[in-house]
Amino acid sequence: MDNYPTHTSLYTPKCVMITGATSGFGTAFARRFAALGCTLILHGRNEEKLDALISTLNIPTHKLVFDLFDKEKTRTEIENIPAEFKDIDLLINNAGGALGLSKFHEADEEDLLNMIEMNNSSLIRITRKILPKMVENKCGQIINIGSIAGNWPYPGGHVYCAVKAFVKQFSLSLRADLTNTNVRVTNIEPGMVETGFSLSRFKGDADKAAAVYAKTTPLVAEDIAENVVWAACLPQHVNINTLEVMPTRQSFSPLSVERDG
Ligand code: 8X3
Repeated sequence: MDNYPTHTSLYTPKCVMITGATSGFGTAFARRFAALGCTLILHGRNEEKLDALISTLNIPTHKLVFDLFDKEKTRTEIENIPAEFKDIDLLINNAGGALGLSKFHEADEEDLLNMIEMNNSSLIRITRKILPKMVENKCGQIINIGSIAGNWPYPGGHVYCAVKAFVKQFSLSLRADLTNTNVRVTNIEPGMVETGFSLSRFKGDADKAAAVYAKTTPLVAEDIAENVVWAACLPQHVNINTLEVMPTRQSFSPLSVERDG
């Protein structure tokens, strides 16, 4: 703060909506923004888990309980947000995830299509409902949780990499539409983070999930919460377009080359 000239100052969001708040990143974000005194709107599919989280936060909170696949419930839950929570100035589109890591030609077709629904279609539905009020208020920020998978292809990544590339380009393109609105858009692109991500990718196979994080030092959800809070609390004239974050012990491999013999 002391480093900023007097005409500008750090921003604290007033009302933060977080999708996928009942685990991993979402819970870490909720805790950080609650500690900053923000009013929260927390979304989850499991009402009991949502209630358990809210009971620890000690902050005015409105809960949204819906499945990302349920278009009608998504619409009605968002339309029924009470007036005192309506001036959302930060939407964190965190809900989503990966389903499977098989080769595309061997993968379950339902899983592939569901990844598009969970990561893209539902994000569009939610953002389309929340953004107009931000534009009207000339104040707000959308923080999308992308992934390094949107930048770097890997075996078995296919649709998950593609949906995260969509999130990146959607975020950047939204910025173009939002010129002169004072609404910011940021895509945060985490690499390997130890959360329930792999457990749900591998449909509850705990051994496969644990192997992803074994014998290395992955990021933790709180690392990404730190990035999100930083991007959100910068002065309003600063927009972080994209932020790619990896563990120090994760980096790039050479391209694979098929050779004879
Ligand atoms: C999660 C990161 O590398 O497992 O979005 O796809 S990765």
